[in-house]
Amino acid sequence: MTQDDMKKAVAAAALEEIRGQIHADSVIGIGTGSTANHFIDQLAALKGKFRATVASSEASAERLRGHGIEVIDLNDVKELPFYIDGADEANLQLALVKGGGAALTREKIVAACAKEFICIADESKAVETLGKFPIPVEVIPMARNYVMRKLEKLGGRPVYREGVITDNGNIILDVHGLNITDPKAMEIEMNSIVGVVTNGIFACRSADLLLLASPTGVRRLS
Ligand code: ABF
Repeated sequence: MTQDDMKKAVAAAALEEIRGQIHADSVIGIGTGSTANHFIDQLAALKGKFRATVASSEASAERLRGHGIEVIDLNDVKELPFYIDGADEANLQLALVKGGGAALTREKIVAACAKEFICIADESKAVETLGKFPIPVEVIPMARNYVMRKLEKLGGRPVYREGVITDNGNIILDVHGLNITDPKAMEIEMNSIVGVVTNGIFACRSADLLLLASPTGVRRLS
């Protein structure tokens, strides 16, 4: 079984999770990345059984529309029963690192609005301690060097992600070398640096359900 087969399998498991719980008025939050893309492709089979979607990136919105699935503005939605998205790392407490695809701010906003955040990943994303995957931090461009100095003081080694501008017009710093034993504290500390828009630690609002695919099946952690 390839990694891509596992991504497909976990996307299918997420579809089964929501299948019986959505109705004609439901708006579903959709994430970004290759695992989320598999979910989008499979969601097409449920077209007509929900009202619309909200997407965490322009790329996902385009893919959804390509399947004839309506994408609406988050501000036009009162309730979001589910948000389904991938991750770069997940620990067993369901805290995540996200933002490898640079969509972390919109992902965090949609996750915050959702009643249930279902994270879909293959087993390579499961870790005991977050931080091996460099933590993406979205930063207002003029604050880049100031924020880098502050992140260094936290013990990290920030690297400017060259050539990447987020959907919000900002830059990304990837912070290497952090061993994150208290994800909530680190998330809050990074957020308190002036010029930081969002960081990729999802611990204050972690996943509610983690579906983790391995060659022997999909584990359900909540
Ligand atoms: C998004 O896509 C991100 O937050 C994360 O960076 C990435 C995971 O990508 P993939 O599913 O391609 O591994 O969910």
